[in-house]
Amino acid sequence: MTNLAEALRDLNEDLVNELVEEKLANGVNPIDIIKECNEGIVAVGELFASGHYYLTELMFSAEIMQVVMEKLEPMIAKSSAAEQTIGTFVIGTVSGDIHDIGKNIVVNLLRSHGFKVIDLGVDVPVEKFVEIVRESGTKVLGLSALLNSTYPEMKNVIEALTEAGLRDQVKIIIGGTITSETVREFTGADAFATEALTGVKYAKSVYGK
Ligand code: B12
Repeated sequence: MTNLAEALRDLNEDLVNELVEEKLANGVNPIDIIKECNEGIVAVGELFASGHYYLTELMFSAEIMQVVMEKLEPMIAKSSAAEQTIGTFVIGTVSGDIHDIGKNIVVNLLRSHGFKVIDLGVDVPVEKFVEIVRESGTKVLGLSALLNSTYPEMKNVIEALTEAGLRDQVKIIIGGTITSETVREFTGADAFATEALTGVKYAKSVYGK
C-alpha cells in the first residue's frame, strides 16, 4: 500500500492533503492519485466490516476523500481535449443507496471523454430513471450501487424500463465494487464495471466510438 493509501486508511487528513499536493507538484496524474486513495478507502471499508472502525470513521474517510476529489475533479475535466459530444449518458445511484464518491468519478471521466452526462444523484427512485431515459433518449444508462441490499433495486429499474417499452433503446451498465457477472445476470443489465474506465469504454462502444 502506498503512503497516500495508508494515510487515508489511517484517517490522517493533513497527511493525505499534504501527499496529494506533493504528488501533484511532482506531476503525478490525478487519476493515479485517485486510484491510490481508492486503495485506502477500500481498506477503511475492510476495517469497518471487521468492526475496527465505526460509522464515524467511515463518514470521516468519505469527507477526506471528498476534499481530495474537489481538488482533483477540475483537473481531470481540464486535462481532456474532448470538446464534442459523443452522446448522452444517464447515471444515478439507486434508491436506498447514498454512496456517490465512485459515481462522481465516473461522471467526471465521462464528461472529460466528451459525453453529455445527466447525473440524477443518489437514492434515485425507479420512476425517475424511467422518466429521464424516456425524455433524454439516451442510449446508455449507468446504475451505481455499493450495498448488497440494493441489487434488487437495480433489477427493479431494469424491469420498469422493460415495462415502459424502453429497454430496447438503452444499454444498461451497473457499477460498484461488488458488482459481478452474477449480479449482472441477476439484474438483467448488459454490462458491469468495478472501476470507472470500464464504464467509459463501454459507453464509447455503444456509441460506436
Ligand atoms: C465511503 C463509504 C461510505 C460513506 C459514503 C459517502 C458518499 N458520499 O459516498 C457513508 C459513510 C455515507 C457510508 C454509509 C454506509 N455504508 Co458505506 N462505505 C464507504 C466505503 C468505505 C467507500 C466507498 C467509496 O466511496 N469507495 C471509493 C469509490 C471511488 O469506489 P467505488 O464506489 O467502488 O466506485 C468505483 C467503482 O466501483 C466504479 N463505479 C461505481 N459506481 C459506478 C457506476 C457505473 C455506471 C460505473 C460504470 C462504474 C461505477 O467506479 C468507481 C471508480 O473507479 C465502502 C467500502 C468499499 N470497499 O467500497 C463502504 C461500504 C460500501 N459501506 C457499507 C455499509 C454497510 C454502509 C452503511 C449501511 C453503514 C451503516 N451501518 O449505516 C451505510 C449505508 C448508507 C446508504 N443507505 O447508502 C458496506 C457495504 C456492504 C455491502 N456489500 O452491502 C461497505 C462495503 C463497507 C464494508 N466493508 O462493510 N459508506
